[in-house]
Amino acid sequence: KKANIGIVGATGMVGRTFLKVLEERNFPIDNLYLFSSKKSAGSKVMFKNKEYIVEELKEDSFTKDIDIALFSAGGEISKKFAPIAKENGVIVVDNSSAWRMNQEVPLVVPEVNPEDLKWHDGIISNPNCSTIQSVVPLKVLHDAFKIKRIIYSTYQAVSGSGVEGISDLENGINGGENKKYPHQIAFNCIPHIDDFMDNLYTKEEMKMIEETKKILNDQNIRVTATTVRVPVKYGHSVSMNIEFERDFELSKIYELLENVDGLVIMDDIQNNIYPMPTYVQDKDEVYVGRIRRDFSVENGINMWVVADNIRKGAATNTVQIAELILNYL
Ligand code: 2RA
Repeated sequence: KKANIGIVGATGMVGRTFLKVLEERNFPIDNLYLFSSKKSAGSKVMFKNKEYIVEELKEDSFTKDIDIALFSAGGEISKKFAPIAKENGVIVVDNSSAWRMNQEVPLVVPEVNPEDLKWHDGIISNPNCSTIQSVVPLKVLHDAFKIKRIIYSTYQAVSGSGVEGISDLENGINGGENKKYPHQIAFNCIPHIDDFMDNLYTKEEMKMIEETKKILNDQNIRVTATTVRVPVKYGHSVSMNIEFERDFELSKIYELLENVDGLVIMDDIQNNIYPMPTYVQDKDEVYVGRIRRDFSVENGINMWVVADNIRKGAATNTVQIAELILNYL
């Protein structure tokens, strides 16, 4: 079965990675339509040795025969155009945060809650990159030992802010002007991702807190987060402290994680083996290491989770959702 695919934000970093992943996974595409802002319209993009012209996204863009549209063009574009696409019978998989907490919109990580796709009503949201990599190990542990509380501390790559984040890092060494960050990011850490809110948390921290509970479908889990930008180009790292309701054996934790699709355990401290951003770049799996009991509480563990924020954190997760949709089409 083939599908007609539309890509909104086709010239951005995630948009270009959509095309790379669609090609790598040999996604069965019949027709492909690429859309961007007026600024990038007219540019040429190669896909499977064929040249495509990027069109300016317009209200009538979805009257073409598109089955599934992958969006990565910011929240404002998604807010305006996802409903238009839906009205034209297109199924939207949106990377922005615009629709994630909407009750009618499933928030999906295929290895965690694929069944939520069953109740979509035309729009499906891809979670925030740091949330995606965090929930992949959590689902089996929640089912086995019931998670009581999670403390997230993140170390997020500058590519999460797009090409301007990368240039801030590269130029920052000479004190270059910061386009994306309030301070120099080179040789620095900035505890400020997205805007601050009245509750003194950032939107990025609130995304991790709220999205985790929605994806695991359990509003009783207590979650807190501190999200930090670090001078790394690709690959988000998350330190996770997890407290369970029930007791566990560490060997059981390993056994459960070993059987999670898309998860690789890298945990051999005798040989300095643990996940690192430089190792996970361009890979689609979520890497887990430094697994150890938290001796300061009754039933707790610490672990360290790393994944490529542009691939599993955005483009690959979105394409995996599109693959699941194809099975229902
Ligand atoms: C970031 N998670 O890293 C946010 C959005 N990609 O900037």
